[in-house]
Amino acid sequence: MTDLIYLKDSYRKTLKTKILKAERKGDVLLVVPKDCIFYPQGGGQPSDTGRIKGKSSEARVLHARMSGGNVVLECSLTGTLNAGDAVECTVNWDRRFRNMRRHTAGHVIHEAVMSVTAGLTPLRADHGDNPFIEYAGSITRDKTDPIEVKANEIVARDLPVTAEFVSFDQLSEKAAFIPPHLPNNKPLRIVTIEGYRPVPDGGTQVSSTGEVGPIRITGIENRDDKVRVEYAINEESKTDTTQEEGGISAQEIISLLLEVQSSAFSLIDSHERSADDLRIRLLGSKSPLTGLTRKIRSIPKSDASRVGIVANEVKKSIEQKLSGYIRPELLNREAAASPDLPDSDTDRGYFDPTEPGSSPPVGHLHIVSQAITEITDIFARIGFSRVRHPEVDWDWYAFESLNMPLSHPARDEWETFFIEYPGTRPPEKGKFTRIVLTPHTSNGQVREMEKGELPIRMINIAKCYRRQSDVSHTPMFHQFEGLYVDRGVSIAHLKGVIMYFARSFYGSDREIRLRPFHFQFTEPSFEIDVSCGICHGKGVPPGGSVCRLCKSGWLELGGAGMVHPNVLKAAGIDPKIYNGFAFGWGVERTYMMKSGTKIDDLRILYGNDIRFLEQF
Ligand code: FA5
Repeated sequence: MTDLIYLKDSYRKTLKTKILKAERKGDVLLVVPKDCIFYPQGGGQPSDTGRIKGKSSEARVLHARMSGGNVVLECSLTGTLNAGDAVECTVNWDRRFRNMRRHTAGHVIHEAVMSVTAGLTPLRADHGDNPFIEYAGSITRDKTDPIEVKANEIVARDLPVTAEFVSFDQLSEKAAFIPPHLPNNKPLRIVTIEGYRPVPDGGTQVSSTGEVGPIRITGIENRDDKVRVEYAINEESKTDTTQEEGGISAQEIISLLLEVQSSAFSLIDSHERSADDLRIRLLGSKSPLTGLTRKIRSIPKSDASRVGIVANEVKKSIEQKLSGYIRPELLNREAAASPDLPDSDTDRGYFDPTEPGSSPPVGHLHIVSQAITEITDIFARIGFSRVRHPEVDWDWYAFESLNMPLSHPARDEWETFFIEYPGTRPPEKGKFTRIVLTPHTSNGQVREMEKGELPIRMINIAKCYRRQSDVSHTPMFHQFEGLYVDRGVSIAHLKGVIMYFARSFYGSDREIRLRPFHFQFTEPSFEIDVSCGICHGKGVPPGGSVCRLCKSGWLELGGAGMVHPNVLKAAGIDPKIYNGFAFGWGVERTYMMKSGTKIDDLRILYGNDIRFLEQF
């Protein structure tokens, strides 16, 4: 197995190693190295290119790919290279560094997207020539600027980016999400931008967000329940200060100086640090500005003076901006609590009325409201309209009309809250007897049929109440109830609709299965399961033992069945002419089952803890 050095040190440009295997295929030589610094194409990041030098021959690496646990380098060769040969490998560093910057830019943009939007699930990313990140869900175009601003703010903060190898269990515990397809031929790894949740990743990353340089969001493309956030980075800039080979041109220093200036301004504008801290970071001896100023010595004298002028201007502009800096505590920021804030008068600064104000934090919809919107949209596309029916209703609609007479034992399963009548006792018989907090959305079935408009294609989403509270139950929760009534409805229609929903909501590779079950109001009745997004119905994830998410390969969606003739009759519909299907599932649990969304205790959804809610 090739040792994947690029995963451990993405800045390694040369390496001495041995060839494990060399085989000629037509014009191409396929080389398997013992240790590898070339990144093999995958995870949206393009392959590296470079050179392998043997004793008396040199091969150009045109492409690298994984095969089993090995990296295979596709090379063009002058001379011969054989298994066992000692070689020196060199990566085409310009290409690799650009790809690393694009890749980390993708992670930065992901965090920006997560902070200004809601309800999106990452699907895939491409960090090639036209880079993008794709999500399940949609983003309106007016989010372009907020995403770009947030991304550049993360860049300006120059946050460390670190990587860690993990087991599958650690990955599912720590990572913000689990991608639908984890690689089964590479070690599992998570990458963390300081201050953000780790993300599964097998690519090469720069060591801090500042190295990415300015990011532009070039497009937001919504298509078929998916959205692509397209982006670009400054391809000219080479902020890799560790780069050994090749000199740096006057023009490159100037564009880097301008980048440094705009990053510095964003950092000052974020008001997250004390003035002293900013001064050290932006103007101190280890600052990027001082590093670039030193580089002026290495360029020809004829260019040095004009670059020097730019460097001085940049320095002056940062000093000027810092002199008007408002301390974080004056802005009433969290950072005001930081014990390391100096308290001297010189640090206080003054208020510049011409500076733009800072925008207040913007909230977003609760995770359950996002799920309701998504579910409503999915069913609307196949003609199911969202309807509303009472959440405090007559017992008759919640039970009696659903083939559950007053004394029926099945009623106990719903652990219902009853409403006390003020004053008089309710009548014992008839439609208007007792009142309940609806324990399920099935009360909407007969209510919808009573409207007298056929066919029916409804989706009833409402609050439900039961005397239950534990890790998987809340006393108030939401269900969505589908009902289709027409002539000639069959189980095949039910299966088709459920399959459509499962694939739209969870992903196109999902399967469903129907298990026989019992409900009083459907005959036949089923429980519906959807295949697990982590282990794909196998119960064993790639590289793991028992799947932590599903344990068996399948996740339970909820109940469904063909509408019982007695229910149709209760609504005055002739079951000899019409029939239908119904299903009713919990919104919270259905959403929780989306791969990557792991919530150990359902009650946290309604705990109003902002630290939890703002993650979605
Ligand atoms: C019912 O409520 C049926 N009305 C569903 C149905 C409709 C079947 C139409 C056939 C035709 P059940 O009691 O299993 O079924 O609840 C359905 C779903 O509601 C459960 O799978 C679960 O996802 C959710 N649920 C039930 N109780 C709670 C609770 N206390 N907290 C959170 N979710 C709950």
